[in-house]
Amino acid sequence: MPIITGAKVVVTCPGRNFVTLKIETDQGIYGLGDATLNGRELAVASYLQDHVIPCLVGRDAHRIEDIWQFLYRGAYWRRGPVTMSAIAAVDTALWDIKAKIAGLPLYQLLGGASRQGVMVYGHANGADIDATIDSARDYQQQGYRAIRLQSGVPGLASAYGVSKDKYFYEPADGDLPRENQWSTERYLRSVPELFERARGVLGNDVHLLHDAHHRLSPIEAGRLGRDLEPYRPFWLEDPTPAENQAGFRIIRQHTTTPIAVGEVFNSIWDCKQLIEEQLIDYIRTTVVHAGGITHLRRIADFAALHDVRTGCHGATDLSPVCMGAALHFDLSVPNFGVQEYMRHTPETDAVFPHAYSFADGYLHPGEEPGIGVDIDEAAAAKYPYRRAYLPVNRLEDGTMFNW
Ligand code: EZ4
Ligand code: CO
Repeated sequence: MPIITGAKVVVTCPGRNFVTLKIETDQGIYGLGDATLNGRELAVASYLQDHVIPCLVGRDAHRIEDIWQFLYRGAYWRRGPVTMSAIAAVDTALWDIKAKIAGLPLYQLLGGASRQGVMVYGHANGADIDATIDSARDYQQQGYRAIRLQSGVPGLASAYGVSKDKYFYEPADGDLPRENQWSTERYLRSVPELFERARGVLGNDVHLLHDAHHRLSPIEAGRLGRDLEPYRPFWLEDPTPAENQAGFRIIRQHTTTPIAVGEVFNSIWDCKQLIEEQLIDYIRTTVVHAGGITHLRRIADFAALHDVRTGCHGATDLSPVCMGAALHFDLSVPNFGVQEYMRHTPETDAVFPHAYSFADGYLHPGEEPGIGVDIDEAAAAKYPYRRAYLPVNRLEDGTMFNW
């Protein structure tokens, strides 16, 4: 059996911060896990370094479930994004090790491929509707079958999801939180027009998605969902904050637009009622923020009982290590829906050489043993940590609001 001999945390900033756990074994085989929590990177690094790694040394790396239960059930302080990202990193690294020892790509250990490739959606955005539609056409020409549309809102200086760069969107853009401005009224007027015009230009064969980024009340979300119905969106994402899961009943009473939620969830308990009552259609929990492959499979199996499909978060703050692991999960899970995909910068790709690749609208994790993603530690060392925060959001009268 492979014994864990040590582990280390690598923090690197090739354009943005990433936290990576590397677990080593006495067989010379190591595994990697993503532990990046946007804007709180060092909290997870400390949790791992100071509190988790000392408990791992000497354990049998094959006992993935037992180590998961030790870190979750055994810790007394359960759940929370810092804890669950740390557990996720350990879990991902152990699956990587197990698959490398087996000599198989991870998806084979998860039951094998359920499909030929993983449908991904790209991010089209622009300062106004015309620019967003231009960007969407570009994605369509590259072969994307699903595209998220986010546009600047007339009257607002900045909007969630609108990037300065053509392809690379990075919301964590200040060494202290920048302030954005928000008006639900202006926003609710502009999104239906975006979708009406986009459907006209892009046609009916492409899936169109939209992220409301937790800015609406349930009744406002119901209204937006209803207004978008003629344009058949694939989903409306994060319509409202989900601490109050029962609030989604109100959305369901008003619209048939499919609902996706959960990129900020860290355990099955965050979505228990949402799934049980079939208040959502897609669950967005992903490997790094929801306890790793082990816990994500548990969520997906529970979701399958209630006709909920997966739609894993895949923004740039999820490292290539998370993306690789997510693709093995996506390829094998029966109730797969779609995978978010925002390309990383060339600097990030160079630090994390990977086997996954894009073709014809699909990503495939590749056939390398393990998760198929490595870290070049010498390259990583060239990019020291830089503090970076996500923005905060205020209403036009200065009231703090959801970002
Ligand atoms: O704002 O990943 O769907 N994607 C998103 C992202 C999130 C960031 C937060 O870390 O909502 O852009
Ligand atoms: Co989102």
